[in-house]
Amino acid sequence: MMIPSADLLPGESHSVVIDRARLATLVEGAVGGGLILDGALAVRDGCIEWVGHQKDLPGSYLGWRRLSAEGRLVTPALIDCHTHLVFGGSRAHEFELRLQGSSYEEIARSGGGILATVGATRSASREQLIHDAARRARHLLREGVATVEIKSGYGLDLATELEMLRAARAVQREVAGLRVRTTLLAAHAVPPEFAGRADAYISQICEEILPAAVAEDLVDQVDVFCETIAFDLSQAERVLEAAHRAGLTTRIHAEQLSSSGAAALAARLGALSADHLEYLDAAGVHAMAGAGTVAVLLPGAFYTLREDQAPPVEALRRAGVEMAVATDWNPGSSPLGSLLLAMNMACTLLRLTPVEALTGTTRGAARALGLEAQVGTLAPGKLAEVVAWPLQEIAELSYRIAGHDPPDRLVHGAWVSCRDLAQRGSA
Ligand code: DI6
Ligand code: FE
Repeated sequence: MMIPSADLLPGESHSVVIDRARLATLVEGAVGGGLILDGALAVRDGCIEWVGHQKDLPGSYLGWRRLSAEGRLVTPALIDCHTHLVFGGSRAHEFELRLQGSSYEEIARSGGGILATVGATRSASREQLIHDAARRARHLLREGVATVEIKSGYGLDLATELEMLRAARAVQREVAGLRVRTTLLAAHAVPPEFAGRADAYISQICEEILPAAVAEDLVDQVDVFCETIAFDLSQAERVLEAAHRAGLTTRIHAEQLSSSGAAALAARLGALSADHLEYLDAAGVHAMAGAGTVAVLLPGAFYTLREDQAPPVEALRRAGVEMAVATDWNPGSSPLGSLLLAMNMACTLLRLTPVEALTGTTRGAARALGLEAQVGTLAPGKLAEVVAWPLQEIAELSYRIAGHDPPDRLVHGAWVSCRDLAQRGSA
């Protein structure tokens, strides 16, 4: 099979009609994932132009080139909307410490945790950071992911935060078929140089790091870790307001380890999402529902840290809060390199339905990234980022714990295995 050119980006540019598809459109309001059993989908110049039952395909498409899905489940390409893919080093030792009974917070307070990765990231070369991040990104691409968000936050100084964002941008250039959205998370931990002076570090973020990242066009979103071991509500608010003044969208790591009101702050400030949410209370759910804040669920961290309090999924569902699911891939609390496994965990551990899990890695994730006009559903006007799974039912995506065969991705009007896409250019 023809392998696409190295500069291939999502939103490939050919025109074709896909037929014999079981289409999971994921459009809002449709039940059962908007599944169309005998579906067809017309793509013009890389954009979806028509979606429906094959028997209703307008006559104007009859002469078009056809591509059969051979009865397979066809979905939007997946989106991993919360990752920390760029980092140096390993924290396997902390894994062992936690197995012996240490808590994540204890390890963080004693200089391990995020600060351990900060040391390893500051001393890594640019080539190593890019190479390792691209390798991780290819694991996601291989399982049908076309968009990945990558955060900074292991530099905590001007030079290294910018290096991390540059590495994230480089991943998009290196990994054909992947779109990267970058997030400045300089407010991830208080750097050692600012110990006891968190407010001064927040000032440096707002006055120096953020403007420099904007000037180099390195940043799409801004995030803050709002937590007792990180930053408080007023510090989070300062960072988000600076981001909004710079015209960027925002997120908050909220209510992961304790209840703080950070999700309600995200809602009040118009952040696109609040992420984690294990300790979200009823007032936070209400605020998020009112503001349309997306709830990003990160079951990999819940699992790794053996949390016993799960995010209030039933309350979020009843309130109509859009849910997203992501890997949170990072070296400490979520060394999870599979979005499909995150979907499985979201169902088994957090009790999402399989349709909610798929919605959470497509439409919900697109909203958390502000990309819902371009991707996340199969609907006219969206980019034709489409995958065909060797499966029939939506539930099969989340049901299997591991061992999925890679899906095919629509590339230049043909099916290409995501396994082949992921091998392109890999060392
Ligand atoms: N919450 C998390 O789960 C990650 N960051 C955050 O704010 C953990 C990052 C790490 O432990 O390295
Ligand atoms: Fe995170």
